Amino acid sequence: MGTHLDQTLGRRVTFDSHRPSYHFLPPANWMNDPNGLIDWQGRYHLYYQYNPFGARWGNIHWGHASSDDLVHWTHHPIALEPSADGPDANGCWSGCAVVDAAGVPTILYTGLRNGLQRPCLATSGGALLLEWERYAANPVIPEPPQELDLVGFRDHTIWQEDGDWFMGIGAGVRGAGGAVLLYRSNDLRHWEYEGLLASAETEYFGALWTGAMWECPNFFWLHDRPFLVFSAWEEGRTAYSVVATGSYVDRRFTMEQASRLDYGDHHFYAPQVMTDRHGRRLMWGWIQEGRSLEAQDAAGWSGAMSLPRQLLLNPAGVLEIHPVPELRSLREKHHQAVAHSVPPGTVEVLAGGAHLEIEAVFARPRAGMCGLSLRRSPDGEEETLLMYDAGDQILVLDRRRASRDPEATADIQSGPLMLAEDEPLRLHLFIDASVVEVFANDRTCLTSRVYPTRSDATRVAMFAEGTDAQLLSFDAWEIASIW
Ligand code: DQQ
Repeated sequence: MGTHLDQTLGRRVTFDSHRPSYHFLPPANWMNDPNGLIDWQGRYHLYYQYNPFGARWGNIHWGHASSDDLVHWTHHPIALEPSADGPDANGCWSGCAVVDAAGVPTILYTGLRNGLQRPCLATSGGALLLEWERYAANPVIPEPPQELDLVGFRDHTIWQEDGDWFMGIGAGVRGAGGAVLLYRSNDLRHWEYEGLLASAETEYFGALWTGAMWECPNFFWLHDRPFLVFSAWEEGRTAYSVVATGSYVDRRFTMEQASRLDYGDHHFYAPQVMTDRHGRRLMWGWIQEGRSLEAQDAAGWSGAMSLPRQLLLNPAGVLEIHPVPELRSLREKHHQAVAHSVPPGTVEVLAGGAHLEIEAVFARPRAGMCGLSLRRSPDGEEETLLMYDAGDQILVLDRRRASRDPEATADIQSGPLMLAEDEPLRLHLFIDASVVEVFANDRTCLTSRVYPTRSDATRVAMFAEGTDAQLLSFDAWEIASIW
């Protein structure tokens, strides 16, 4: 363990203008999914998929950090590394944490060995949960149900019900699409297969494509409503994360509504949901890069974690997603603009910076487009447009001119945002170097990556097209580094 610590967590990357300063990420190397989230003895623990040997996916270990405020993180040594000849010899893949009946922190994660994905268990203790001891009889499930032709069998979500433990495992039935297999146990070590918790082949998804496999499932309740969150995968493509609601009867989840959890495609992926000391449902997602593997190798790091988000149902029963209020402690210099009208064709600079929190409120747009130009160079050669299309009622992030670097992704991402008759457009967003994380009207999220090449591409401007825009309020805060 010590060698890994010295060799990896001690190593830091050289200065890189694209590296976020207030989103969690390891000091160097590759990071993907959040794992094993647990609020334990006064600290939030964030484990994560980690490659200690470089900035590409592989040799997957569990990295580890903890925080007492959800904002500032302490790096700890690697918590789990592939065992010499165990079922996780080729990788300690994703998993979740629970505290068992005896009060012992316990993780269920997927071990990889010779292509086989099998559920493994480990336990820990002490104040900082630094060491995890693997169960001697791993894997706890020797093989998936023989009657299913599965394209994958990995990732875990666990809850308690009728005095027992229930576990959902992500899967995909060849030719039929994603699924979650359901298991039951009274000790977290001996599991009985209980059938499919949910699957694509029998659920109505309307126009929503959900891939060949559902990775990293999370099954949980908000008030009395069951929710299933998963990430849609197909060979060679981590597409996006999905949230579904519906009914849970006879241990079967029937979806009635499913939508994207974030419209930044794969830039918010493999989210994990946990419950904290205040009973809040908190969620982190993996913010993948949007540049070439070579650029990632050269940078020496890849991947960042989203800001912690709280999921809640509003009084109308609508799912809301909020950045946790603890993040306000990072606010430094405050810039404001007074309410005023913006005629079409205007581009008006309101603030500047590459590490900002912004809250911009516009009167309900009724026609045309309005919004913000972000990471904008003075001449507009580089800029990322965050705008609302009032006609189609969609939120749009236009990255076509975000960077002069031809290697950086430069497409347009968008998602629906239906506004009530007199509902203002509320854009709450965080810019952190190459990370853009948007929360629109507390319900439409869009997380993305941009890689401007110009050091002066730091302006924030407001714009309107097609008709006047009414700015009701604008606040921007410079955000301090968390390191
Ligand atoms: N990443 C893990 C898997 C999971 C995938 C491997 C999702 O357990 O399915 O690093 O990004």
